[in-house]
Amino acid sequence: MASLLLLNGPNLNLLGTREPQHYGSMTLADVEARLGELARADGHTLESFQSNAEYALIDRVQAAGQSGVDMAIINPGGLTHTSVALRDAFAGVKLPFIEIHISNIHRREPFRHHSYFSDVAVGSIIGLGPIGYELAYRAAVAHLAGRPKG
Ligand code: CA2
Repeated sequence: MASLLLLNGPNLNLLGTREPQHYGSMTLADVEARLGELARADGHTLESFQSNAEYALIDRVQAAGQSGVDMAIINPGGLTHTSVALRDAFAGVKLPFIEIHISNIHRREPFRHHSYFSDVAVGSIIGLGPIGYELAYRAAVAHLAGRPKG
């Protein structure tokens, strides 16, 4: 059984309410429920956490590193393009993670083209819409299955 953590950064609580051209019509509650169902069906645990505050996400990553979470799935939102501190938190507790973006950040404004997370992520899923969360979950489980613990 694996322990997984789904993290969403600033403004992702607005999913499904605005900008459907970029982010689709699923709400964050829909995404969290879907991944929770998948994890339960597979015999894993998955906790979800969203915050608009950078420090709260950093605290959650540190706590996950100390409580034996095996892997995180994160959409850092706008912090993708700004947050050395959140990137450092993953390295600080050695928590492997998959980065997901709903929109294709490479087809958007130039300031969205760089991610502080991609080069330290296990992998990144970008631009496939909210189904990207499900793909990230499946990739996380496959990654953990292929890497013996201990
Ligand atoms: O495409 C993604 O998933 C992003 O991480 C979303 C971030 C954006 O800053 C990144 O460049 C790409 C923004 C999250 C805001 O989400 C909203 C959802 C609905 C309505 C308004 C904002």
